[in-house]
Formats: sequence, structure tokens, C-alpha cells
Amino acid sequence: EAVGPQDYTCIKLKVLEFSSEAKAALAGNMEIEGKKIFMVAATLRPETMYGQTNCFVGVDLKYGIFKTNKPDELFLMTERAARNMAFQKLSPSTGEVAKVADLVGHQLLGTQVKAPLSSYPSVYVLPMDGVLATKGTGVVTSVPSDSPDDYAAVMDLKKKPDYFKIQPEWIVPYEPIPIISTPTYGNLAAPTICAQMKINSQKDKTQLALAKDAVYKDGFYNGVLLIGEYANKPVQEAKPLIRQMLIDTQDAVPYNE
Ligand code: A2H
Repeated sequence: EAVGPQDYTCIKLKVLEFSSEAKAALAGNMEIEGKKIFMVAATLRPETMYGQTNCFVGVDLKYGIFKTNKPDELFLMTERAARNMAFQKLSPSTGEVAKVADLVGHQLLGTQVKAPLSSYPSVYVLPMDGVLATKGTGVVTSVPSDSPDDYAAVMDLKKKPDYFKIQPEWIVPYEPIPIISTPTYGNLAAPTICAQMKINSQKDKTQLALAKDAVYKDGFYNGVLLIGEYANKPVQEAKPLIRQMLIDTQDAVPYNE
């Protein structure tokens, strides 16, 4: 757990098509008519965005769609995050919380979004057990190549799609993408360490905490980018450059909490 304030990067995943449940919930809402809606995911590893394969929500978490200072752009996240942005006067907040719709996480499953920098042209919204309402935006972008938590959740979904109420085609074709080379765990650090430590599920919390720590340190201090504008650069060097690039292209906004 983080002790001090965290500098997150909020990635804007544009909604390409809502799930049928979300469409039904939003039917007749004039406030969203003709607007671009972004699911906003807080990350500490903006340099891994090339490896996004899906987006996670908590099925029981409450989300809202909020106005921003751009008249044509709305943000989908928790109300807590919207309040935080407003309180800090963080761009693109308007400085006050203006909610135009309510949604529950399970309604969003199967929504298609555009994940900036990902090799996949569109990815799906899927469930993860460990998404906390009290951290970030309640939306987590998934990078199974470099996040053991994400990889373990994806493995669960592939094994038991019915149990998680998802379609297999929302995740099975979206294999982890090698994006960072690390000396200890190779090009697919999270799958490698999960295999080594025999982690089979997102329920293996103790093991996952250890894996997350090991992969994070190896990736940050010794990793080299394999892909994109900053290929061949060390992760430490590429991280602020990719963060700034995403902010400049308006695919991300800074966020602190
Ligand atoms: B990270 P910290 Cl590749 N609930 O992004 C649970 N987890 C959340 C969350 C929430 N509400 N909001 C953000 N997160 C995740 C990428 C990543 C992340 C990689 C590797 C490690 C990693 C892709 N997922 O995090 O407790 C987000 O996942 C491990 C530290 O504030 C975010 O960064 O330190 C990270 O947890 C923030 O965790």
C-alpha cells in the first residue's frame, strides 16, 4: 500500500460501444447524446500502456458519468474520483461535480473501448475482484504482460467465463503482448513469475503481493522498452517521456491522491 501521495496517470479509454446493459441503463439520457465518453483508468505505469488487453471494473462498484471542462467530453469513473479531481481543480474537471448518469460495474461488462497505444484496436471491459472503490478511479486498465494482478485475473476469466458472466471472445484472443524486457523475468514478466510461483488465480493474494513487488522492481530498475516511440530505452527513462506523450496527445491527464 502506498503511504504518501501517489502521482497517477489517468488514461482515457474512449467508449466505442457500450454493452447492451449499459445502453439500456443510459437510454433516453440527453446529457450523453453526441458526447465522447471516456472510461478513466489510474495507473502508476504509463510506460506499459502498449500492452493493454482489456479494462477492469468492480462488478458491485458504483460509477458515474461526469462533465469535464471540454463540452464534448465526459468521464466515466467513481464519484469519489470525480470529487477528488474537482477538489484539486485538476484538469479537465470543471471544479465542481456534475454527474449526468449512474451505472453499476456489472452493467459495463462487454463494453468496447479504445485503449491508447495498445496494439489491439479495441478491447473489452471485464470484471476483477480486487478493484477498490477507495483507490484511483475504480477503473483499472489491464496489462497482463507486466502486472501479476492483471494476469491472474485474466487467467481466471479464461478458465471460467460463465462464472464471471462474460463472453470468452471478450478475452481469449487478447493475449499478453511483450512490451518490456527484464533481466530476471524475460519479455513477459507477469506470466513468467506467476508460472514460477505457481499462482493460479486472483485469489492467491499473498503470493501475488510478492510477485507484484518483484516484477515492479525488476521492470522499473532493469527493464528496457521493446516497443513504440521509446523502444530500446530503459524503463526509468521512457516512463516520464511516455507519460508526457500521452498527456500531450490528450490521451491522459495527471491525477494525484
Ligand atoms: B497499475 P497503488 Cl503494468 N483498485 O497500472 C485496485 N487496483 C488499482 C486501482 C483500484 N481502484 N486503481 C489502480 N489500480 C492498480 C498498470 C500496472 C499497475 C502494471 C504493473 C503494476 C501496477 C496496469 N494495471 O500496479 O496501490 C493500477 O495498476 C502495481 C503497483 O496506488 C495501478 O498501476 O500503488 C496500481 O494499482 C496503483 O496501486
